Amino acid sequence: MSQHQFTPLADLGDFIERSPEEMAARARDFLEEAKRRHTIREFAPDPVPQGVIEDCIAAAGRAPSGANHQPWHFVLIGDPATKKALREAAEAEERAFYAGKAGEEWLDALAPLGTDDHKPYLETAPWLIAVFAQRRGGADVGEDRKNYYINESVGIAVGFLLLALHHAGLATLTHTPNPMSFLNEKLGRPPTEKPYILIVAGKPADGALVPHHALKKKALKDILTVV
Ligand code: IYR
Repeated sequence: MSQHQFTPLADLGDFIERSPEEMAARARDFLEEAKRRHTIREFAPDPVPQGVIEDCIAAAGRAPSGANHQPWHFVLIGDPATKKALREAAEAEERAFYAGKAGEEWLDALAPLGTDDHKPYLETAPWLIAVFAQRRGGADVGEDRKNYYINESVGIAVGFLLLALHHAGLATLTHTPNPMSFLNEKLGRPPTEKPYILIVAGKPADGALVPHHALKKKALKDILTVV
């Protein structure tokens, strides 16, 4: 017998049995909800309650992770001065990126999105969420063990977060300034944490645009093989 304990899933009462009809309807509803999510780059300055974002981050924190070490840390930024400082630091990196550091092939791939080195949304949107991947940690707070599959784990958590924010009625943008180490500096996170992504969350500005390139979604038959 293992000295580690287990609880029957049924005792948790968390798994809800669904009929095939109910499953089909729920899967279809979720698909329709996912289809309504679009990345935008023009945000309204309208405030959004902090508690809404916190619940979405709590949902992200329920993602599965390597050895259940939950190797993530989220910094929620609403303070205008910090947003301004992040914008300035991100734009400095982006200027070099768009001036040629990215290389021709990358810039060519981005052209249909119309992105450039101006990132006003980093100041306009009510909330920024900086996500960090912890190289060390453990299932308990304060542990200092090696973490596993940090990129996969944090990627899954970010997926949860983006859908939670969308479900709550917010628009999002995943921003990945390159390099991102300024996030550690400006937000006081230790060097053992890898800056993973900066998420912009808020209401879309009136007239916010979606590039046609982003509406090109591969059909199920093109992304799925059933064996
Ligand atoms: N970080 C840059 C460039 C950028 C890169 C990819 I890949 C994108 O899908 C979008 C942008 C920027 O934020 O502009």
